[in-house]
Amino acid sequence: MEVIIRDSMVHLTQGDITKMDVDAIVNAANTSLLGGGGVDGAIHRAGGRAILEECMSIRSRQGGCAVGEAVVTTGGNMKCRLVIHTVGPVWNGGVYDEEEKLRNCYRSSLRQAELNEVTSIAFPNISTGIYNYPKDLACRIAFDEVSKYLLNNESNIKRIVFVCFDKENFALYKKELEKV
Ligand code: AR6
Repeated sequence: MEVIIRDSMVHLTQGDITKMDVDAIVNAANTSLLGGGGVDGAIHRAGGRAILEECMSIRSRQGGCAVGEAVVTTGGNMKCRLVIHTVGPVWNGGVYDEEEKLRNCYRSSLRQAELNEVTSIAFPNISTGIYNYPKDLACRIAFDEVSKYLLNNESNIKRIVFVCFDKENFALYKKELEKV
């Protein structure tokens, strides 16, 4: 399923982001950048040691990655050229600026993508697993930020894929895309 915004394609799929044939995939990492469970664990397993090594050298340079920021490594053994690691907020009832932090994840990731001449990018549903962000709210934010970005920028990114792992997220994104 896909829609066109300005001159870019926004695509929805269900599956494993590590298998995506795109220029860059986004990781829902943590501030340590040392890997973890969920999509982060899957990306480190599929991409191999090179990703962890680059993460460790970023850590020694800048001490990890702050919530809402993004850093870039190789895609290692995966098809993608790059992994953009961003750190989503932990949901704490919505009164700790979680919305702005999650919006920043999408903005920072797109900024890093543009800086690295990415032409296609896949996003997971950041923060909606272990970090417990309500899926419906997170879906609206993701779609809103990506749409605004494409409408307001002359972008090199011609394909953006939302990769949903679970049925619930897929159904929410489908509804959102159908509104376009
Ligand atoms: N491909 C695509 N999406 C996936 C995959 C996959 N292979 N595996 C899980 N998801 P989560 P968070 C979905 O928990 O909530 C890690 O330990 C999953 O269904 O991976 O941002 C980090 O190190 C969910 O919708 O990330 C952090 O400590 C979405 O990815 C913490 O978890 C995000 O779930 C980050 O938590």
